Amino acid sequence: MHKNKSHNTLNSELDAVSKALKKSIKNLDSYTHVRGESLYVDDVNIRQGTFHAVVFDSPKAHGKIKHIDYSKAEALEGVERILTYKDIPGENEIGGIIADEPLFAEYDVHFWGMPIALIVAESEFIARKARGLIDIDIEELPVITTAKEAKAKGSFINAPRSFSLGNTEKAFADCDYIFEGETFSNGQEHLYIEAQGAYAEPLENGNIKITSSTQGPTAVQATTARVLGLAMHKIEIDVTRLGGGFGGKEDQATPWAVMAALATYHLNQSVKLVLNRHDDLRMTGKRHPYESSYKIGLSKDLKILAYEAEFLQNSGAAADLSPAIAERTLFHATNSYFVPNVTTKVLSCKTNLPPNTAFRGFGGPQGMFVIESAIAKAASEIGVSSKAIQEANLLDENDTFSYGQIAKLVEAKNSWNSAKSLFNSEGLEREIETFNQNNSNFKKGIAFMPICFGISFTNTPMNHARALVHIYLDGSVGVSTAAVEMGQGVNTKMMQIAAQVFSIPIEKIKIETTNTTRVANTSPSAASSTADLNGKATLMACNSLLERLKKVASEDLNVSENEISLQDEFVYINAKKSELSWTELISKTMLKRVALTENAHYATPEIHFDKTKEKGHPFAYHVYGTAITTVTVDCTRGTYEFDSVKIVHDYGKSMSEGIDLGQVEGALIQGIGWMTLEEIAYNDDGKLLSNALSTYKVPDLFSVPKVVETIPLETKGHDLAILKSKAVGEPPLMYGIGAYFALQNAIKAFNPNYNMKFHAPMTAEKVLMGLYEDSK
Ligand code: LUZ
Ligand code: MOS
Repeated sequence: MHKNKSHNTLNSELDAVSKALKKSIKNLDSYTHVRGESLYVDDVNIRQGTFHAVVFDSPKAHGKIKHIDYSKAEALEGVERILTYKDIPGENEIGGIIADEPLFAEYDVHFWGMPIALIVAESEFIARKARGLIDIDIEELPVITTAKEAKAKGSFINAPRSFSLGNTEKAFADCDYIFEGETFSNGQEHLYIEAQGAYAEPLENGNIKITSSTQGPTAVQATTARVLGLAMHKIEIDVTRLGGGFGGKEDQATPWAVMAALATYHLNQSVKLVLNRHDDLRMTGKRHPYESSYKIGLSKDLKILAYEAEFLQNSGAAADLSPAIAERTLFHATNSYFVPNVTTKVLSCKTNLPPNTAFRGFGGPQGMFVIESAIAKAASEIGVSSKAIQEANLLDENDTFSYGQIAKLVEAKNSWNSAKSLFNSEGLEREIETFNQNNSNFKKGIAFMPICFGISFTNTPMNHARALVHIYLDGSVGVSTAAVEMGQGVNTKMMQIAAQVFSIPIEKIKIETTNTTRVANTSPSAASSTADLNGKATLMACNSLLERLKKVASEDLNVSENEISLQDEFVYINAKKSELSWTELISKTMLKRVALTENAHYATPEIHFDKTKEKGHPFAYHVYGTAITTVTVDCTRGTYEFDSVKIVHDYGKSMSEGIDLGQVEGALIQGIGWMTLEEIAYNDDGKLLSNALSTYKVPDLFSVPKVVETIPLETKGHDLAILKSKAVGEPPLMYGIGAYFALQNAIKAFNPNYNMKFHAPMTAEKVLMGLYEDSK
């Protein structure tokens, strides 16, 4: 009975503290980052005698292994052992969703860079040298590099998925305009600064501890156990922090950790395996390239009445997370628009590329690019602006998504209209028109990009987390969760939560490493949900401890429990400060033998999804926003510069404004990079050509927009978001899609004969060709 009441007072107390905290809070990791003191896998102090390992991988994309000669490599001084599939005591299987991926190739290879063996030596240098001494003979088989080819040959990962709402066939009959077309969006390299890696050490009794640069410690633990044929409790995974993940370490941090552990298992010695950049680029999967086709139907007043799309996902040689990513493409196929009749279908196409994997947005951006392309195509054919079509179709309260969820607390129009008025978009459009009339060598373009992104793992059972909170007897606090710090500032957010509940300074809180012995059976840090899930669990654990502490205080001070509150390290009685400090309260609690440790479990309420019907309510909530992008194209060279990106973003009630702004800006730039600069290239043999930073261009200081301005949207926030502070990791990446269409509009302003292209990235070369093409 007391509980509800004190929770309410608790919330208003929390509000006051949180206001003070969120303004001043910095990403607390930044202090050790700038001093070079932050610890990554490569910084772990290694035991004396530690071996170093290098992966021997396939030099062909598809074929039968006829013969491998390891003898020269094995004879090299300092080489300890070369491990292959024959040395696997458990299963040679690392596939998560589908069991279709061996750790080491056995008789055939399916992609260029597929691991075949692990060379373990006294030093990395020796292991690398030994790798060059291995002779391999592969009988080559036909190579598939594109999704279309795979589709033509019937090469798929699994059965297709399809969502539908209304009846597109009927609706097209009523449309005044119908357009069809094809689009392509390329892959994207994660380029985390810290490459993939792991350090395995033998403990007592055949137990193994692995320090891994992973977003998913439980996936590493479970897969290691499976490959080694051991129980999970024998494997401990520890993660300090990652030098970036971006989805690239949700699934694909696992094989390296398993390989290091396999070597430790056989040699009873510590083994370190950290990929160098070349190996990492070649051996790991990337964002999925998509080849898609669409059909869009509109009424005279520009309402989208029907939309069909078929998405061909280039999944690579094994499933990895492709089925889940394909599913999210369908969820986001209509972006932030309401379309009453929708049929979408996705095919996960099996090719001979490295298995493509999670990447910030997880298939959502690929889906959104297609409908934005369809709208741009329709606009240019009808002779209106894309903006007019976008605006006429923005999602409204109680609209239905194609997957059956009813849209609630919708901010699509609010963010769109706020962006228009706050940034005076009409003035901006007039300026651009005037500029384009007065300049012939330079042309400007503008594009609007609204976003709507669903928050939760689309796989409902994954939406849970736990927190383990200790208050030590001196009043300091340790918090363990499954949240992996990868630069996104989640540790700071967890600290804020504990500091707010207990009303103690953040210096009194320590966020422990992410470790499978303290928090078990966890979902990866992914889906933008890490702070929500782990934060809610932390909040629950801290609140339970607070209730307990209040009870002790009330007994000690002889007042009733609901008169008690904690503020600034003191107990307050009816909002008046008492003599009892936080530290004294903790030692009194200890003397009374009341537990100072709590473990809480959170599972997102309300969500559900029925895959047999492809309908449900998969998302806790959606994040909205609108970006306005302007670009200037040099029409002699085809080069371009983004003048500004102006964003109104739905943070809910941001709990850490600086951190969240950092996520918006970083995601935007990463999205612009995907859409404009970053060009993954494989040759027809399946060999990665963009295999270094000299051939793969990511945005740098000179290619970021001159102005990036982000204004928080005024909203109420959402109760399923941690402290009403909405998930922010992935949604803003999709603002970058606006960059693609701003470029299209600038080219069109120079060359009226230009036929709009929907083939990303829009590199300077493609811009130049577009400026001078004559499509007539
Ligand atoms: N990972 C995942 C994700 O396993 N499921 C998801 O729905 C998801 N969404 C975004 C990013 N990673
Ligand atoms: Mo993810 S794309 O690891 O959230």
